[in-house]
Amino acid sequence: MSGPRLSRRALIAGAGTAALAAPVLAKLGGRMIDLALPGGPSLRPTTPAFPGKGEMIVQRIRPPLLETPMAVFREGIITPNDRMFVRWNWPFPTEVKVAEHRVAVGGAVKQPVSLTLDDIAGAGETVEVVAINQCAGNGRGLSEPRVTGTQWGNGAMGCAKWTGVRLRDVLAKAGVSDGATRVRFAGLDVPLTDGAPQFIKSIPLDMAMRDDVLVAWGMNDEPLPILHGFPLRIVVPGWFSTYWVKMLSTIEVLTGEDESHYVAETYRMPAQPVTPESKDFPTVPITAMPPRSFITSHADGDVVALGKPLVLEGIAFGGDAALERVDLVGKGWEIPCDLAAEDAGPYAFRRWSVTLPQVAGDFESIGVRARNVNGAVQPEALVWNPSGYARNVIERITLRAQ
Ligand SMILES: Nc1nc2c(c(=O)[nH]1)N[C@H]1C(S)=C(S)[C@@H](COP(=O)(O)O)O[C@H]1N2
Ligand SMILES: [Mo]
Repeated sequence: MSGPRLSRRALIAGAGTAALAAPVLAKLGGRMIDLALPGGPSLRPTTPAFPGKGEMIVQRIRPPLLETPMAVFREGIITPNDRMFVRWNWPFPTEVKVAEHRVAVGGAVKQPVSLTLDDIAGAGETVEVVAINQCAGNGRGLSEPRVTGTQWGNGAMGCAKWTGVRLRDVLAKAGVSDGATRVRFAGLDVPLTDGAPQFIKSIPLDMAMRDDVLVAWGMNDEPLPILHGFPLRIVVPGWFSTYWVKMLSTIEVLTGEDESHYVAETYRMPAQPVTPESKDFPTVPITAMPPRSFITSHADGDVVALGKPLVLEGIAFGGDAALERVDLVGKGWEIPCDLAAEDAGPYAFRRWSVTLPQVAGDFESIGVRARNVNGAVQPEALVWNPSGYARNVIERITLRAQ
């Protein structure tokens, strides 16, 4: 390196900076900062240093918000435990004693019970579900106009195999009373500030009774890591993971509506499309996931070989229903993609690929569009909302031919 070195001592003392030539400064600036999340390639610092994690994008350390780099989704349809994104609203215990852990089942039940892990494991048949864990705010950082909240790229999602028992079998231990409407969950995490609401979430009773809604202890054939909710978490396949309460400690059967903060006031979408100027509009809770798809073989701005065939690959999912098809879309054209034979079920990532016989020039603004068996399809334009929830606009990149 030519020119003065920027030593730690120099930084602390504030000395030596005057001697830095402008081009050197510009270079350092380019390495250190890149706030250009929307559109285009975006450099975001990663670290392998977070306990229990591989290389992750650090959004916040305490409580942790860690994002999965998109490159992980090239590797396969299962996201390894050490690369799964992490999201906590409040601080949580960093150690849980399994022998002492209990799950209280109460509220509108015939007989409130306090269950050990063995009680839960023995409550019914052991079930495995491969399902996508996706934050409702995934991709929020790409919103234009911008919105507040964690500036996630598209890495606040991942797909894992979850093992547990059916929630309805656990509920049966207490017996659901007549007139029950919803089932609410709380975990061991507690608010940092006095009077702030605890992170509790509820789902409608019919959802709680479904075959594939689990109280899970296994993630990809391992015990749930602490960061992902050891020893137990709720899994609601097809719904955003805001309902997948971690470190489960309380199950409460409700009669009537849930007026709690994270159900009645936040994690809600406008009932009708709004603009940034809209005020006082009705909202609905975020629930089922819409379809999404991503090109993982190439990133925006990548160079491809002119005159040669080009293989594009990626992942897609149907959301709350199975994926039906994926199309590669450009300006005024579209080509169907092949779905991989490996199918881990309706709630999992599925790989897709398409081979273009010959690259004739740049590919301006191409993307993939997923459609599920219910006919839900990714929109051309962002359906903007003030919290950047449920993003599923077609994601586009440009490839240069040379
Ligand atoms: N106990 C508890 N469970 C929780 C949360 C939380 O803050 N506390 N956050 C929810 C939200 S908003 C998301 S996106 C997922 C993230 O799950 P993960 O950290 O395993 O990826 O956990 C959900 N379950
Ligand atoms: Mo979330």
